[in-house]
Amino acid sequence: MAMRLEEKQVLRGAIEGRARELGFDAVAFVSAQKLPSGRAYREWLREGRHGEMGYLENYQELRVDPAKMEPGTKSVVVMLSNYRQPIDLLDGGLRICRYAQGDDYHKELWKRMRELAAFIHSESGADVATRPAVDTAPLLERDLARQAGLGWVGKNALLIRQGLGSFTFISEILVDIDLGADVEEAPDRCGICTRCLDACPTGAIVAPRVIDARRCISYLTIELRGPIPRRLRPLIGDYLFGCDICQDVCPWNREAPVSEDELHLTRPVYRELAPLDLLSFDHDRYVEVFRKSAMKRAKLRGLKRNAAVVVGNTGSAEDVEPLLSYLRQEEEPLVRGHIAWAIGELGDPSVGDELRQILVQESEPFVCEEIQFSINAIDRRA
Ligand code: B12
Ligand code: SF4
Ligand code: SF4
Repeated sequence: MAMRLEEKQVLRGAIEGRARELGFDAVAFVSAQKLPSGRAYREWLREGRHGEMGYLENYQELRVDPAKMEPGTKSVVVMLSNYRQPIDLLDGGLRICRYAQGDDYHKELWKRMRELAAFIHSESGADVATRPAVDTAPLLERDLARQAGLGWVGKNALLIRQGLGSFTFISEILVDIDLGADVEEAPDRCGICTRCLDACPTGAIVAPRVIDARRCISYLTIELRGPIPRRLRPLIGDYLFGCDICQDVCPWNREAPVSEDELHLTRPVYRELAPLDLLSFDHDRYVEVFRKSAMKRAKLRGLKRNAAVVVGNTGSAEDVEPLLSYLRQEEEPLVRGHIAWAIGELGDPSVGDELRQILVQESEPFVCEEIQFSINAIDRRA
């Protein structure tokens, strides 16, 4: 069924209206075409900047071409959802990046997109095939949103929309009918600003728009499964999960609205917890607190690992006693190793003997190495 230009325009208006009713904050349409950043993406992979996220090497051809990703795709409806919450450092001392403070967004945004897809089907009268995606599909979503005119890719590599800022999720519906588009490219408004590059504590923004994930706190606290490299641990500061620094310093977020969408609201229980509390969590408590949360991506062992690093960076001598007891009880070697490191950061020579006793009983080489490192660090400070 071929639609006239005006019909497409009316249909786009109706889809945008429904998308807004469903809670999306910005909507745009783009014809399925190859994305321009294929080379930058392949170069990024070649340099190993994706770290252990091996899945990013898969489907390279599809990631830069929605019509290959889903054969038959003619148009893409791209949406932004503002998830901004007022602060990342919560009352009890947990610093959680804003996107993870509410419920896991994947399921709910997916549900809303399914509703929007059904609406496209009924409004167009055509037998439309759609594929909704958020974060999960092999597509360069920032590039896609930029191409749809939703904003520009800032030097911090995030998609920024004037008036809305960058605390947004990108999602899209691939549609097999031509919806047309009135794309107006958003100009790059970074200008001579370099605030994000200057503020990144780990130097992960290696060039404008190029993130070396291996140094990014978001990767280190969410995606990395094994130990956090020792030299990077002090630079993580109090970030328990993810990092918002390169967005917090961005002038385009100064006036960005706070989201009132229930999906994104900070869970009250997070405000009651301190980093040290997480080290006492067992599986039941973990499920109780983090049910349906995006933070489950790090798993319990990852969250405890991160909590140990945060305590090591921000704690005091008073935390050493509880840390020693968690070091004796903890089952996960990954977590024990990071607790040992934290003790090495905070302890004085009086804990040396206790650490040596624990070392004798420890059988995991990684943990032994961390305990020995801490003993040496404490001795050096004596
Ligand atoms: C892997 C991944 C990560 C990795 C790697 C980050 C990275 N820069 O690639 C890690 C774990 C570090 C990460 C961190 C974060 N992520 Co992430 N992540 C992804 C994921 C799943 C894939 C990204 C990817 O393919 N990267 C490969 C690189 C090469 O591609 P790219 O990011 O698209 O960027 C290239 C193009 O945009 C292109 N480009 C575009 N315009 C221009 C202009 C010029 C002039 C040039 C030269 C290049 C260029 O060049 C860029 C660099 O090569 C996407 C979802 C998706 N499917 O896209 C979410 C996504 C990018 N992440 C998102 C978020 C929210 C975050 C965090 C803010 C979370 C947090 N608070 O901790 C941080 C931000 C870190 C940062 N400054 O980028 C959002 C971003 C939303 C937005 N408004 O931009 C996305 C889109 C998820 C979503 N659906 O909403 N993430
Ligand atoms: S998220 Fe944090 S660590 Fe990653 S690039 Fe931004 S400021 Fe740097
Ligand atoms: S902080 Fe400055 S350079 Fe970085 S993304 Fe924002 S405007 Fe661009």
